[in-house]
Amino acid sequence: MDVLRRPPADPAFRADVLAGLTAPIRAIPARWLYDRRGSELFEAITQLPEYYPTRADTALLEQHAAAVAEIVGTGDVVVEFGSGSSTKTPILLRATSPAAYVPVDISGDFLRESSAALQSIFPDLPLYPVEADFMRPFQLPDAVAQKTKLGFFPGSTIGNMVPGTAVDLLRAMRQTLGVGSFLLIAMDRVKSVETLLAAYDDSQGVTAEFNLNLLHRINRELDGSIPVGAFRHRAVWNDGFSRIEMHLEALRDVRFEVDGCAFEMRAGETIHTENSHKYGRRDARLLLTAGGWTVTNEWTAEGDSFAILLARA
Ligand code: AVJ
Repeated sequence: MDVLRRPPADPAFRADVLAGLTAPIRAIPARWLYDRRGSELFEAITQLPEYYPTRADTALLEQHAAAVAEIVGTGDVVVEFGSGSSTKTPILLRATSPAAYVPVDISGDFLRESSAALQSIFPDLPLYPVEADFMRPFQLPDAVAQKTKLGFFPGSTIGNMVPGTAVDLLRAMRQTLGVGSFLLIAMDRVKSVETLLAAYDDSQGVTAEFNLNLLHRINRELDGSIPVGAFRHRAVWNDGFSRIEMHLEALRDVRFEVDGCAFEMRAGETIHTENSHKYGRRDARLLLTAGGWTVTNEWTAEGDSFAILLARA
């Protein structure tokens, strides 16, 4: 055992993987896809010709950030859910010139890195990073308590959550930001199955590598013996739940161990690794309404393929 080369296992990762592989329908929460390598691969996905969401989201922000600023007003405080390592944050900050920026992330490392990068672009902008799990309400820094808050949740990340969890999150955001605050949120639309499948099963195999990286991560961090070559990436449109699902499918009968526990899978069985829900116009509004938000504005990309919505608590 080469102890030195193995990072200490995250107990929550171990618990989720062991429970997920033991369940009758195998599933591992999507957040474990995003280790260093996974985050790099997701970055690469955003550059793919088939992966339209990032380009659509960025273009919509560029076109409509000034309108957002006009509605929200100056001297507001932008609270970004997720630490804003993307190129989208500067677009919004430039347009709204807020009094302060509050990035929120559960990972202190990501938070420090992206805050430092942002501070170098906006040297005079007061930054108040908050290390918190934004799925639950949390306390904003005292310095911004009296200001109008604009929550920012780009990337259609909310699509990762099943609707019940998404509504819980929206309610938590409302609690955190307070009545009278705003939320600018991106949601991907329902569209042709061909377009959706291509976006989640690209011709260069980057999404496949992103998905399969989870198995490498399990082997690395949880002393696993999963034969990664015996699995393939699958993207499936689940029409009943209006979502793209990512699965890892066993190509033959396999046996392996993770953290000393033995597992067996038959050929064709899968591990469900991610959901990406797609919302129609009414669905998106209903979700926000259920979460305690009133939609005031909606901007959509060409062919109604993607949307950003502005809502008020
Ligand atoms: C980061 C959740 C927005 O669902 O489109 C992309 C993740 N997974 N390709 C998405 C993802 C495979 C992405 N989100």
